[in-house]
Amino acid sequence: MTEAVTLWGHWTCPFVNRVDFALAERGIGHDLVSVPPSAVRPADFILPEEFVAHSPRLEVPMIRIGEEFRVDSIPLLYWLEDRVRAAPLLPEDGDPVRARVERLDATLMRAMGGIAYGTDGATIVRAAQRLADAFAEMDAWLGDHAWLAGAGPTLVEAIAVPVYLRLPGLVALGYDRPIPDRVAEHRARTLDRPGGRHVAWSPEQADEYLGRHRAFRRRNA
Ligand SMILES: N[C@@H](CCC(=O)N[C@@H](CS)C(=O)NCC(=O)O)C(=O)O
Repeated sequence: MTEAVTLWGHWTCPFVNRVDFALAERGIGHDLVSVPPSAVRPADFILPEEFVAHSPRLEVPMIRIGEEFRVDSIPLLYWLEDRVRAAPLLPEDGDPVRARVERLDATLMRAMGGIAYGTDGATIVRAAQRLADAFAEMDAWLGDHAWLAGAGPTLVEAIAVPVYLRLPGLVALGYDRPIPDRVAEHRARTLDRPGGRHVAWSPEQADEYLGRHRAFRRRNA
C-alpha cells in the first residue's frame, strides 16, 4: 500500500516550492496542509499541532511519511529520493546534480532576496547583477543539454523553480538584465512539466507577490 505523504507549506515560500515541485514531478501524490510563513500569516492563524511538534524551527516545508517527519528543503529532497520509490530526480552517482543544487541554492537565493527585499538602488543593482551571473552559469550548463544537469529534469530544476515562478515579479522589482535565450526556454520547459504546472502561480498570486514586495519597499525605503 502506498504511504500517505503530507506537506506542510505555502505557495509564498520558495523552499516549499522546491519540494512541492519535486513531489509532483515524481508523481508522488500528497496532501498540503497550509501553513503560511509568519510574514504572510493572518494574526488569528493557529499553527497545526503536528507542525509545532515536528518542525524544530517552526519552518516550512515539513513532510510526513508514515510516522517520519522531515524539514529543511535540500536534505528533505535527498531523503525523498531514498524514501519514496518513484521516478528519481537524482541519478545514482549524484553527479553533477548535488554540486549544482548547492551552487544554485547559494547564487539564486541570494540574488532573488536582494532584489525582492532590496530597498535602495545600489542593493537592487548588485542583486540584479548576481542574478544575471547565475543565469549566465545556468546558460553554460544548458549548452550541453536541455536540462540543468543532464538529459532530463533533476533536483537542480527544483532549485531553479522558485526564481522561475517569481521572475516576472523580479523584473517588475528591478531585474533589468537580459535573460539568456536558453534560460528563458528552460524556464518555459520547466514550468510546463507536471511539477511546474503543479506549482504554477495564478495571476492573482503573482500580483500578490509583487504587491507585497512593493509595499515592503515603500515601508522600508
Ligand atoms: N533551510 C530551510 C529554510 C526554510 C524557511 O526559511 N522557511 C521559512 C518560510 S519561506 C519559514 O518557515 N520561516 C519561519 C516563519 O516564517 O515563521 C529550508 O531550506 O527549508
